[in-house]
Amino acid sequence: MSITTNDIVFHNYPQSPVAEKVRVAFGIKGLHWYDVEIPRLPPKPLLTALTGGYRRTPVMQIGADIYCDSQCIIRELEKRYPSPTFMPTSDAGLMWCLSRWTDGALFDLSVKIVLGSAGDNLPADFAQDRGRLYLGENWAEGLRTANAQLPHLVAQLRAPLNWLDEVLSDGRAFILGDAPAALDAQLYHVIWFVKGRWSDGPAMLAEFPNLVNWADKVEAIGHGTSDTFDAQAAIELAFSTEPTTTSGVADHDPQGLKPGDTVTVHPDVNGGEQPVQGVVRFADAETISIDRTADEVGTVCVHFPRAGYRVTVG
Ligand SMILES: N[C@@H](CCC(=O)N[C@@H](CS)C(=O)NCC(=O)O)C(=O)O
Repeated sequence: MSITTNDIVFHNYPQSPVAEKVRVAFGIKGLHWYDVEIPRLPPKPLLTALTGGYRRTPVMQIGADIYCDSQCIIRELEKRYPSPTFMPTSDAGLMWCLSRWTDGALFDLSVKIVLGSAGDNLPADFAQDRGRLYLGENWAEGLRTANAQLPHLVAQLRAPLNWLDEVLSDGRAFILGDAPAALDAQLYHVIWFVKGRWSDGPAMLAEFPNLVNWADKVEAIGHGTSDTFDAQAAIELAFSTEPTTTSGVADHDPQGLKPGDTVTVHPDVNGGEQPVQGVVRFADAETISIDRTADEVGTVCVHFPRAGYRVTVG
């Protein structure tokens, strides 16, 4: 069976924790996806041909619609595949608020622990790339500080792990009850990263038996089903299809965006990343979707979250 315009193409690599979050999300919904393995380090020409410059991992493609950032990906999956829901309680808005912490401060902390604990053992090109991305211009100094302050950083992680262990102590299977939720994937990816990439991670987690039990249950959900897919074929798929996103900007846009405005979009952090330029197709409180046209891919619609991203008009 050949790929269709509704199929999920997932650009990722196995070691990426943020990709692991989405792979678990695929598992929760029992989805099938096409797996494109991208390089761990730039340049990533076959990825940025689709995104227009966004280089982070993961990116989801459905036909000529390109979804950047796990926040955007999870929201789109919930829209297209509502059952079983990622939000099994009536607290969806609250869970999105909480995810800003799991994906922000908590993930950043885990990155500092993993990079900081590796000290001089990180390959130089990897240290430079991830250092600049996560720790800013003075990343070498940032890595040294993270190494020197490791016990402090671990204390910052231990407190929330303790809270989670307490939440799980009533015997519930998942964070919100019997059914797995987006929040399970959003918390799990940090635990998976710390356990797999920090040498003291497994010993530290062993202090929290309910958490370890829960992580085993999340792991058992699996990743849905997948087939490997070729990066060039993904570009051809985009070229041969049209974006399906509707056009329009919701009322009260704080930046006064209008369909057709030329904008750039990039993560609102000092990571040295290339902004993506395009023309507004859709915007609301949660998402901005921009069209861009290039010889290789034709017209694609690239989607970003509003939260955590800077949109610059002109
Ligand atoms: N806010 C982004 C964060 C993505 C992110 O930082 N991903 C890491 C990999 S886990 C990354 O892009 N690292 C650099 C790379 O893969 O080139 C999201 O939720 O998708």
